[in-house]
Amino acid sequence: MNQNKQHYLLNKAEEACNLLKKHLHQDNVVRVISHNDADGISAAGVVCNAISKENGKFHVTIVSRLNAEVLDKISREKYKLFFFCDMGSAWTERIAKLKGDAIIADHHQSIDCTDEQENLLHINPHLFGLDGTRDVSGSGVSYLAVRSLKHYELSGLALVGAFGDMQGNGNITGVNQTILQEGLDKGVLEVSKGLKIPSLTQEPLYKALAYTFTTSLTGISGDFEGSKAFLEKIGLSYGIKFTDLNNEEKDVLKEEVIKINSSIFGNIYRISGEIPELKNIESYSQIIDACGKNKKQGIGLSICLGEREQALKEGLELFKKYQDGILKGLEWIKKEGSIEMDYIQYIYTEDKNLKSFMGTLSSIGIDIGLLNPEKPVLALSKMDPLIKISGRTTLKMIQKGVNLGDAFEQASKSFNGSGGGHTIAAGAVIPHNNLDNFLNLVDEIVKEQINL
Ligand SMILES: [Mn+2]
Repeated sequence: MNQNKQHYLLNKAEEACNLLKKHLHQDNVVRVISHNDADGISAAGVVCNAISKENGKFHVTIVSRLNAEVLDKISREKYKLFFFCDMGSAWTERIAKLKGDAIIADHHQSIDCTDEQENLLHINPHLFGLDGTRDVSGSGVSYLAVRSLKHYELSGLALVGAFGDMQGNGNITGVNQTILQEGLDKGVLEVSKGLKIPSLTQEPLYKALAYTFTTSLTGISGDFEGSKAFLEKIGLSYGIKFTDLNNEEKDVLKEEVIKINSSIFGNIYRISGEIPELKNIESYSQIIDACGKNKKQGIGLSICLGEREQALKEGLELFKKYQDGILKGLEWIKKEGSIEMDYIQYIYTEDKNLKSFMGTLSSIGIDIGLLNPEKPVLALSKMDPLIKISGRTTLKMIQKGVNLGDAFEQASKSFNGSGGGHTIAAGAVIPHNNLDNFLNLVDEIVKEQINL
């Protein structure tokens, strides 16, 4: 059943690729517009790399969100092909009115129009009854759209974006699995069992463990002191690097962390030809994520496009800074906690150092048990006169019916804001004075979603 649906999605993507080829043959510059998170940056990386490999030209812009203002600007441009990655599904009618052809490679659930429109090729798993929250990311859909150019090494970047959108934790499923399998078959990706500790070979042990967020280690993740204490308890010196441990010590570490969370041991996905810092797909995605969160999307994109000198150096520095920021943020959550309503909870900050990763903090806070997993977390950042809201919840809550993207879209519309996203992660911006109303309405909507 899903195989059939994937088939339709792949066909649509191939149509898009044919359109891209046509424009490349005509030597047209492709106008690429993508999103500024890890998935969006990787998606732009996939498309721009493919165009370069075909000796084509592109002009790329990374934006924080697609809105009327961005589209007004783009509509004055005279390109013959516009390529939207990780965004665009909510704006098909506007995009169809652009002067040139357009491709949308998106995976968000809000779609403004499902009708076929001339000069627009719209690829989105939701159009084919497939899951875009868990099973494929914007970079994955973008990969499908350039797939018949046969640059299979880009399957790695396609999964970098999937990890960025939290689709890499646990099993790789659906379309992501198809992409992974293709990369494995072509010998450009590798998978092996190991400890899912992204900084394992880069940092001293206590830091590597404390920086382990996607698979949480209670009492250790986000906690340098807890991490040191754990290592001392199992008889390992905390400042040593994993690569300097002997085999017996490596086994001790493995056994002891598995006792805390068995899913810490599992599949590690790697890009075969990549340098050590970027070889692990999860680490790669975290570096790109850090670039995006620090508004240095250009650096992230340069890395995706193959720059391994200055951009990589800056990317790695941003990543370190970001990891420390997360640690400070978790300490803050530990101290302050969240404010619980009946069906949701929220955390609030005016601290500009925290604002850029409040959503990530919420996810990690739930994972490591600092926040109640039974209530979606709304992370509120004051940006006078507006409030920016990032929402995060768990797969378990989604199975109970929660859909944060829908809730945010509906509630923000009711109070002069805008919002939407995925079932598991969503965002909204609303006027500050409507905050209480917004929270009450989201609480109400989530209650209905659970009780339906
Ligand atoms: Mn995405």
